[in-house]
Amino acid sequence: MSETRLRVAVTRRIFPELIDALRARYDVRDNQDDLPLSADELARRLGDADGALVTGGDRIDAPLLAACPRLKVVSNIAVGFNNIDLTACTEHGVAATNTPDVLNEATADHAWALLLAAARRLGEAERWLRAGRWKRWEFEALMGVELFGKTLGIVGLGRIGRAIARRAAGFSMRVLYHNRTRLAPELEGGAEYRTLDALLAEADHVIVVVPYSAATHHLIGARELALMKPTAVLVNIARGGVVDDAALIAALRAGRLFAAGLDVFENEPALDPGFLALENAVLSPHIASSTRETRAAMAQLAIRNLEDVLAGRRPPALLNPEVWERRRA
Ligand code: 8YV
Repeated sequence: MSETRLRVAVTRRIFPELIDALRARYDVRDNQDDLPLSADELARRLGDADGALVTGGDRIDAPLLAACPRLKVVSNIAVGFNNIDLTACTEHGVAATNTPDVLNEATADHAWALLLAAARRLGEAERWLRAGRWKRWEFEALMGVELFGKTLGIVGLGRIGRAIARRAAGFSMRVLYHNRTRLAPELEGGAEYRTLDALLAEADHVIVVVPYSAATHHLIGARELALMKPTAVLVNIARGGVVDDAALIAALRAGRLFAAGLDVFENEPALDPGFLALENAVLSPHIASSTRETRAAMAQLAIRNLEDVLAGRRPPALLNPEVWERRRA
């Protein structure tokens, strides 16, 4: 009977066949329009829900949770969870979950796609060609910088960082990394630890893949960019805000950096128009995990997390285990 079924809110459109399967077990309310939800709209839709499938664009904070008395689980369809106030979730007894690991390889591929495209000026070359400017062959046309045999710096050697590092072997690249804490040797996989400043100065190219938090806000700003080589490519697949966009635009414009490959931006999707005028910036709209296979795996893991909590089982990717311990007690 529908009155007694648990209610699940889905904040965006995700694989209809998966959501339809959920309808067999829950009273599901989804968002067919797929428009991003305002805080008020989110509170309205989650207000009487027992569980919610949310995405990185949905802000789950204390005022929202206070308006959702039945909520047991917020299942984020993303590995990053800077959109969720974990402390507030724990205080409200709401389990928060995410989708780690399933997106490591797709995201690492995209980091390399951006690195290669920026190093070899692919976006600029294609714009040039499509504009009908290819009239004759030129020896020095659109010269890029090389990756093979160079040194790659990875800021954030976690699950995705290690997938990026594994690919560097195919380019005979030496890998440096920086984390807040140095890793155990078995997790370094041959990458050499450096302080952030030393990494930026020594690496030929840098990929940033740290989670966003107050501690990583503008981790790469004007001072850090000035430490990098003028022939370097900077790739950001982490989160907008880890890199200071205004400082990056200034560095790219002045040629203090060769190029950047960016999947994330401060205030996205309203990115700084300064980026659009730069030939040496390769830009993608936060799609690093967006392959059919990976998005399906993310949705499936998020649904498993949600259903486990609603059925009283510990979910595979629980972010605030305190909630679980308390519930068991
Ligand atoms: C998502 C991401 O596209 O998983 C993450 O942290 O950034 C991306 O995979 C996005 O957050 C949608 O929820």
